[in-house]
Amino acid sequence: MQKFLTMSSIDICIENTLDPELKSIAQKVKDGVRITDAECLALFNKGSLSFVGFLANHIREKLHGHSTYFNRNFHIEPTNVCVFSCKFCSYSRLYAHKEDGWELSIEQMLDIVKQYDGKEVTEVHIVGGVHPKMNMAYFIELIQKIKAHRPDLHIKAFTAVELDYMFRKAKLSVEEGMKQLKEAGLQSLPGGGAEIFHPEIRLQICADKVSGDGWLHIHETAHKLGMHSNATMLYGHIEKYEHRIDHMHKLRALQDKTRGFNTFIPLKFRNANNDMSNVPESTLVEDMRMYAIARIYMDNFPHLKAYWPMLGRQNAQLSLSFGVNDIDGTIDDSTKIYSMAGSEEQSPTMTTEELVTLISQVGRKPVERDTLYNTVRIYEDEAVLN
Ligand code: V47
Ligand code: SF4
Repeated sequence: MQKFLTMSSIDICIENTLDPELKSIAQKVKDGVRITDAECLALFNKGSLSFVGFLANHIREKLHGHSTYFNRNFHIEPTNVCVFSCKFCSYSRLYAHKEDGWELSIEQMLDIVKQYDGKEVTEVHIVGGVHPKMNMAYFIELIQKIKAHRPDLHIKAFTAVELDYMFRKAKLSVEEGMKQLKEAGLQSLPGGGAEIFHPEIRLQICADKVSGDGWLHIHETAHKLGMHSNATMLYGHIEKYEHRIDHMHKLRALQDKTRGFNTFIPLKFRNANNDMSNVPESTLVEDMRMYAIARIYMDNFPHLKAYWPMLGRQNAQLSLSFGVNDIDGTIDDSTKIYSMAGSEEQSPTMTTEELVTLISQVGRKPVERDTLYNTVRIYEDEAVLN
């Protein structure tokens, strides 16, 4: 008893862990030493929720204390018409059935931007289906017009899937295409389209779009040009733990090289209205273990994000105890991709006050950030830290 009084909580965790492999992982976390793929598999196979959660929270608080980031952003989805046919997608309409879909003109998208005139948003997130008519010239014009109208708005746009299609159609190398978009005003890439890189799974769930290597090459090129990006992983469907580890391994290795990723975003597979509706969804315990293990393994990613429209508000709140330090933004839009896939969030909009309350309620400190994680405002007063 006397001994425990003088020990830190991580030392008590190490002392009380009987499994030698898990004990050694806990020691590595204490010492700030990277864990191996085999150790990551051990965490997936035998790390209890409380064990991985404790270690992840230790890392999260070492990196960020109680700070929990969000931003004020809005989304634009240019179209839900898509030439690809990912089996998990509840949102796209094949080009052959485009009468069921929507396509926004540049003017309509600019009108959306203008709705935010005078409002304190810092970012527009533009992602959609891959429409064959929306090409490089179209998107360059869109970006230029948004920048001309509102130069201070950070443009985070286009998944590697959209970019790969655009560049191939324009017969441009990734480097040349990316340079042109950057020059037009594109500043960051969102993390979508990553799914699961391993071909064993990728060929079953999204065979016809950019490969895992292609996705990584696009992000590496963006980083080399000085742009930042995010990375996602669609988990909880037909993949095995080994596929998740392979995916995270490739991201961690690229991050060692470029340091261009801001945040890792595990995306929980939702099974409504898609061709994988027969696949059961992961449990809440598995979701929290996923976040925690990602926080432990992805040691060179500064941030771990829970995307609340997909996970639900209360689960996003819970994730703040399992390694997550970012819950995206106010979003404030008509995002359809998640409500169509079965998320509880039929209307994914939260006011800044709601986000601040959500974070404060669990004893964390709300910090409004911009896309690059510069602090915009710290909400000290609202936080009920314990
Ligand atoms: O790549 C599609 C996912 C992603 C389903 O970078 C699904 O800040 C679950 O990447 N169940 C696009 N997920 C969204 C995305 C994103 C979202 C928010 C922030 C950022 C960021 C990026 O949505 C797709 C795919 O992995 N998705 N269908 C589904 N049924
Ligand atoms: Fe198209 Fe993206 Fe849906 Fe795949 S996930 S079908 S690329 S909109």
